[in-house]
Amino acid sequence: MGSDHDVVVIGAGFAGLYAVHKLRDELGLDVQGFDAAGGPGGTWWWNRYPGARCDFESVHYSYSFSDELQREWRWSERFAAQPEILAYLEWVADRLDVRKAFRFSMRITSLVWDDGTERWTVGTDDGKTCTARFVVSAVGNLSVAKEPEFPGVDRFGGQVLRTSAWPHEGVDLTGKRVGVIGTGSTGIQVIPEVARQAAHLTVFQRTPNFAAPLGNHPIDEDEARWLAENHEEVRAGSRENFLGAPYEAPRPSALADPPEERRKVYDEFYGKGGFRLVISTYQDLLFSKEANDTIAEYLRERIRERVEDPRTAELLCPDDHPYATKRAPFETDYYETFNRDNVDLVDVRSAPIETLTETGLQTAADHYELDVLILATGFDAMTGPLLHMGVVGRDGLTLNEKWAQGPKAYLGIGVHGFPNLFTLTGPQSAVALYNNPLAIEDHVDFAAAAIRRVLDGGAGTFEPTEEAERTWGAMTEGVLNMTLIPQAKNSWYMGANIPGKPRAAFIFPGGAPLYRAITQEVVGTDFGGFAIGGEGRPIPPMVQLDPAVALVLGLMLVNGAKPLEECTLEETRAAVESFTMLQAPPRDLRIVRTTFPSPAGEREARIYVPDAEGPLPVVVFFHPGGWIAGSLEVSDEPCRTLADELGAIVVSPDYRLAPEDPFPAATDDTFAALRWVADTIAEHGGDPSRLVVMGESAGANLAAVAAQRARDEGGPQLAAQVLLYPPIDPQADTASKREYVNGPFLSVAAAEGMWNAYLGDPANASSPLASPARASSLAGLAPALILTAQCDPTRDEAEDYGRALAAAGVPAEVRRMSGMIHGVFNMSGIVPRSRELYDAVGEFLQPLFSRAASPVG
Ligand code: N01
Repeated sequence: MGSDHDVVVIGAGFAGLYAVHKLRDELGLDVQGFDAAGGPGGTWWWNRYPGARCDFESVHYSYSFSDELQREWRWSERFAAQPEILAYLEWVADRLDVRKAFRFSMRITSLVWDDGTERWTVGTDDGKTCTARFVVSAVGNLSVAKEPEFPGVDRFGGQVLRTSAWPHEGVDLTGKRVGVIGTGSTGIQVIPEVARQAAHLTVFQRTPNFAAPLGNHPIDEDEARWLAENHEEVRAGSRENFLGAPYEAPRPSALADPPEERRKVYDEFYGKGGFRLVISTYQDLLFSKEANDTIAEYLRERIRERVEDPRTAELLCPDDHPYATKRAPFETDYYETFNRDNVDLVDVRSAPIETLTETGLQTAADHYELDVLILATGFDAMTGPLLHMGVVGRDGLTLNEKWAQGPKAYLGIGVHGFPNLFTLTGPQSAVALYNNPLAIEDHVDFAAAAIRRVLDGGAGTFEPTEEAERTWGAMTEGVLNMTLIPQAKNSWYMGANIPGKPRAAFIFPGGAPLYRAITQEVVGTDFGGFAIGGEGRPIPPMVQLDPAVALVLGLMLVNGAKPLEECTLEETRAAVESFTMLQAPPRDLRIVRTTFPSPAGEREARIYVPDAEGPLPVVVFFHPGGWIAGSLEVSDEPCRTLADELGAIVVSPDYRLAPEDPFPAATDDTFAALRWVADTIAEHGGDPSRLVVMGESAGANLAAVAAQRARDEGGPQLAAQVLLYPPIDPQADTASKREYVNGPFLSVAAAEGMWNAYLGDPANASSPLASPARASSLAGLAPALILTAQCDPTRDEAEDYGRALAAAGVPAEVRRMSGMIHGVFNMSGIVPRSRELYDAVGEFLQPLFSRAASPVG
């Protein structure tokens, strides 16, 4: 048996170099690194093909953890080419003195877990083994090349070159007849370079790709120095951006802008170069096909402008996938290359490649004579590198068996049954849509924190629970299915570029801020969803979310939304008003705008009248907003939908807000509104004998109180009360307040701030007019439907109220919406399952409405 180590790190690219530094120099561990390459550099060591360069600006596509490294390195181009990135990584390896921790030119052949010793045995291709408590896989996700699908590679008399294993000495293509297969990011980079050298180039294209300008240019010394010296300012906000680079915030919707305006936006970002075109134009490009069609057509137009021959231009125009649903490539002179006399484009979609021959390439239609064939055919992405290492976990289960139907990895970094293995940038992590060096730093920091936690706690093992892994898989798939990504055929995002590979969710496309918020919560809950020393920890709140809700939170983070508890009053009010952006387009309905007499004078109310035969049942709806925010406008869409779906008149009254008008102003206004509706609604075709009081959040608290006041203060008689996640008692001490103390979205601190503003004097908390559960009796109240959200601190006090009502003999139904958060009633435009609230309300009210309407009922 060979040496024993604290940690084995596999890979010496961006991830491996930083991992060794972090674990060895910061945690003081004994770390052994391995890499199959002859030196540091990872993907940049292998991919030496002409044209290889990064497509996030180099100043962003570099480490951020060290002020020194950032200050001292100067980039010579906006997007550096492979030799410069490799030189950077070699320089970093020397500066951190991590080369000596690695054994290079050493491939891992087996990785076997032993439960008895709680160690991995690591086998290398020199026939040796060593052991380690932890293995950090930094093998990258695009490091195993796809095998050609066609025969004849051995027969071909010319030279076959793979872009991913380009000869170090370079290749002279002068005077050669060259073929390139592949028009992904690699092909699009290599093709213009080859065209400049070769006598003739034939590009074999199966699927055209949407390429847009990279916008590369040299950086002079002064600018390079300035960028290095001001790196903090230059890179600020990177991790708050969806893609992890400080790019401009997008406009909300491509469909909201008129075509001329949209064209200006696309022109601007096409000109700026790189990923800004994807991320800084419109927020809905990846979510709405109609929105995506606008940029897809724009890009096709640009291709037609740049390519002279119309037939070639049409062949280059993608028509089988929405833009950016395959990884967006960026180019320099790609389309102009097809205007050259020495370049031909061959469509191998209509006439597929059949075989290589002794002298060239045979398609179903023709034979092409070649001296050199370049394969830019892609990678067995995300899982390939891990599945090629012979990984065997607990009880002899191989990783290949475990992932036979697709990857399963909690947060993309841990696999149940494979303890103490960290799969940096693994499948189902955010890396595919997250500026890689930053994504990598986050993962290394996570692994280091986990290792430290295990060692400090004296535990032996760290691995995700099966439940957490399954829940994360559902989250990943759910978020992916909200995007247009599954619409792309042959995309490595879905594993679909490799014949026989399961088509599954290989990437988490929720963006860097959401992924970071989730992983931070995992760390903050003492690694929720992981088992430490065999002891499983509960899945943390954000991982419990419905994927669409998670995506809403992600978009809020991208848009710079502050946590509610940190908002000023004005900011809270603006935040609540912005709910309208999450709502479905409002339905067309007749609305009567009127006023009602409140104790403080006339206040506005809206009466929503559906197109139905009267007299109609009536719902009085109180808007949300924590008694300090909200308006008739915020609840306009929900009220229209309720009226339309219930066939009921819905009345939405305005009420006074705290802190300007604290308790009991809001309850006095809303109760006055209820009475006014009972007295006058017949004029609008309403039936006051079928009157329901309803509210959302603080509005639901007011509805519960109004129901009590109606009982105690002489009417009106109510058919029902419907309470959507009502806060019931500021002093309630509940499990949901502990579990969801930080939200998501509504935190206990935010709720407390709202209660305090409303109550004015804290002593008011004991009044049943503020805390309806404090009533001396709950008997005789109207039948209640209480809808709660699973991930909401107010959940348990609302459910307790439902139980107390039932105990007092009130027909009370409580329904908990799994994966939902406070406020979800306003997310009809994004969260499909918000429908369940309407369905539940309809199911509850319809029988009451029809019973009350029947002459014998
Ligand atoms: O690979 P790809 P890639 N017959 O899978 C074609 C990163 N990267 O190496 O779409 C004919 O995207 C295939 O056609 P089709 C980046 O993340 C970054 O280009 O399957 N054609 C496709 O055109 C990128 O996404 C940079 O019909 C065949 C191409 O080969 C990832 O690496 C630079 C074929 C493969 O495209 C992978 O990109 C380069 C066949 N039998 C790469 N088999 C930067 O700029 C495959 N193809 C940082």
